[in-house]
Amino acid sequence: QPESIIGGKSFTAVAVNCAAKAGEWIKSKMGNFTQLDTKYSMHDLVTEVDKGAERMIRNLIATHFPTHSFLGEEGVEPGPEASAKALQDVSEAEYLWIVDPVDGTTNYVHGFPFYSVSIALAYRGQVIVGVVYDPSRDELFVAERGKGAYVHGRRMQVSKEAGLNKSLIATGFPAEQHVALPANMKGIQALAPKVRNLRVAGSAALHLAYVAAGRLSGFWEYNLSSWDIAAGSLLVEEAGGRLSDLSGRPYDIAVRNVSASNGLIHEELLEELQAAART
Ligand code: 2AM
Ligand code: CA
Ligand code: CA
Ligand code: CA
Repeated sequence: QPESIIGGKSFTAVAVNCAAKAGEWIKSKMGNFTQLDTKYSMHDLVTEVDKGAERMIRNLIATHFPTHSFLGEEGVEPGPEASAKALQDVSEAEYLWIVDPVDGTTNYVHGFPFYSVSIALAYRGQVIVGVVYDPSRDELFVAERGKGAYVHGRRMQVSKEAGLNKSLIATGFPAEQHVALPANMKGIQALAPKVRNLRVAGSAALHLAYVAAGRLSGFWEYNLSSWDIAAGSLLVEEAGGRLSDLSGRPYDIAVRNVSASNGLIHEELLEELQAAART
């Protein structure tokens, strides 16, 4: 069993503190950052705010937990191979913090207020704390394994829609569009007539938080990285939902093609996506 308290500071308290501090700073820089660069492709953006926020979070975690390992998006070379390898490199870690300082950088750059700070702590590869913070709405989503998931201090529960026909479902456009875009477009085409409606809002972590909060009944996306999903995964699980990869295998931190739902529509969602991918 992992210790939940070290040096008087609980893991969750530090995660929340990091998310709140970084989130406040990120929001204050919205619209007045100065450096905008592309990384792996023209779709892959980064600003000095992404890097600064990650440094802030990393330093704060290191102060409290100097022996813990850290994996953050901006500390890793761009591209899917490098992010998979970076996760491999820390696979032996006992305590591993998995951090996306700004999830939804494209939105952030365009002033579209849907982005988040995503902070997870894994113990021997299993996520035990997940925090997603939305600075635009000052919404803090927090989960501890075995203790539930909360927003604004209120317990979250996934939605109760039992069929796709009553469901609001979100997805994301794969960043490296040549890889998974055709498969995803087939999924969108197959699902659009069967669901109440679809949304593509641009932050995987926040989409997962919304599944946990019952605001979405499901979400799927191709080609994500560990830091996009880890914190949100625990929110969904602790709110009573289900997570898997698109073939139905249970979630682990290496999963890249993810599906999350209220549980009730999970099989139906996977079947539709799998059937669409075969066409
Ligand atoms: P980011 O903003 O942290 O990069 C939107 O569909 C999701 O895809 C976001 O969670 C976004 O995270 C992620 N994303 C954006 N660009 C990406 C890239 N080049 N590779 C992988 N994921 C990416
Ligand atoms: Ca990015
Ligand atoms: Ca991300
Ligand atoms: Ca990011």
